[in-house]
Amino acid sequence: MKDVMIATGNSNKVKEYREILEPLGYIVHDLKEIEHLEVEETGSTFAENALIKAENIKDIYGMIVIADDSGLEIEALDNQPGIHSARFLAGYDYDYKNKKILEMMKDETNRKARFVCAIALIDDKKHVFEGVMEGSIAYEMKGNNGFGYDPIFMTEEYGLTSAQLTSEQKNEISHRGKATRLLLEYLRRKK
Ligand code: ITT
Repeated sequence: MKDVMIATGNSNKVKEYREILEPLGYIVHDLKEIEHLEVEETGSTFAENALIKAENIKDIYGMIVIADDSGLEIEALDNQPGIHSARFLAGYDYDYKNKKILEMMKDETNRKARFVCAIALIDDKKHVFEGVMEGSIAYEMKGNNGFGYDPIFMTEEYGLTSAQLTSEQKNEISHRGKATRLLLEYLRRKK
């Protein structure tokens, strides 16, 4: 089966999944075609929340349905915003959120941070595939690619923020890229 439904309300996530999966022959569908995802993320980990999202719509479609819970963990801030990354400073845009984080990190020497992505897939069992991208919080916002916290996330591999990378470069090293490759391995084995 080559049809995959990405159960997310975030069009940036859909775009990244398309870039990774379509060249491999997958047909990527998103909720916009049908409905909006309205689920309460009550889990305490990325994996739990990803499963909650996947469970919510798994029975509706006759295709592979995956959901992603992801976010940015900043060591010096007790790994916040973490699973609250989308809800952090709700109502404000990312320009404001990113500036706010830079301000909170102003005098901080430990700048370690990581993006985490948990992809949930439910077939006859529940599966979660996790990917992590290690890096650090930059001193200023840079770059216009990507989305969310990308302009303040300095990647280890390139010494550039993830918003300065091309989508190919980001997908190669990103939390979402890594988690997707684990998902693909599983789908290949399952055949
Ligand atoms: P769905 O729950 O509908 O999938 P959402 O945006 O609410 O959409 P999450 O709860 O998983 O998704 O929150 C993820 C947030 O983490 C996202 O909105 C960004 O702020 C941040 N984030 C995740 N991956 C990112 C990436 O690759 N680059 C930048 N920010 C990212």
